[in-house]
Amino acid sequence: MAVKACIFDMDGVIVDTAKFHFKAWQRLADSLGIPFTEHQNEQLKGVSRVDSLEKILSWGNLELNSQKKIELMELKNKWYLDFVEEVTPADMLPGTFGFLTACKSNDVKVALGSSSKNAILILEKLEIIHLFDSIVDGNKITLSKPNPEVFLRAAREMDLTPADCVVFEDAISGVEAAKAGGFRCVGIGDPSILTQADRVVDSLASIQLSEL
Ligand code: B16
Ligand code: MG
Repeated sequence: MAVKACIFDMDGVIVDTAKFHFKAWQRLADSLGIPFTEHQNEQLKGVSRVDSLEKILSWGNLELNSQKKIELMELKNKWYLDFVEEVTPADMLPGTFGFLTACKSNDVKVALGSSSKNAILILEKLEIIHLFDSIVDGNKITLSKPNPEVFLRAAREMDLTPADCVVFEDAISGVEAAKAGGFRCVGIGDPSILTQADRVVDSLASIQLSEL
């Protein structure tokens, strides 16, 4: 069936902000004396801020009250936003702008399906927000990836079904969410990590809309 919409994850698909999340979480884990590796970081990709903090605390066997957790999330987000401050359109990942504009000129709808509460700010900084028919971000959902809520809501906002859409994801949790929702999924990254994706490419520069 011809694709009617592409739903893009943001961090790690459209823009390389995944490295900023890693640096900010690493700084927080260091401050708590919790060892934190890039391998563990793979498990945080696509996962909400609160669920990410819970995972880090559990790796450190640390239990904190809810007020302290809120303070830590605010601190992490402040450090993250310091990095985001510097984001410009030049930080879009390879192929992103070309793929988005190819969708627009071929009447394929474009949606965002991101867990981030900072998504609108980042799309504005990238100067691509006008290209999106639907934006579903961390402020609109209650269930974090790997739950499919974010992608199902994007499809619904466009009056489409999962079978009409292809999801682009860089995270294990995001690929799981797409497949659980009944979507086709293109993984962006390493095929040995994104094993559930229907196809994996290294960036949006390595795939054409006509191949979907
Ligand atoms: P924020 P995505 C996700 O965005 C990130 O991959 C994940 O690392 C982050 O914890 C989550 O957003 C929440 O982000 O703290 O900015 O609300 O990959 O789903 O676009
Ligand atoms: Mg991502």
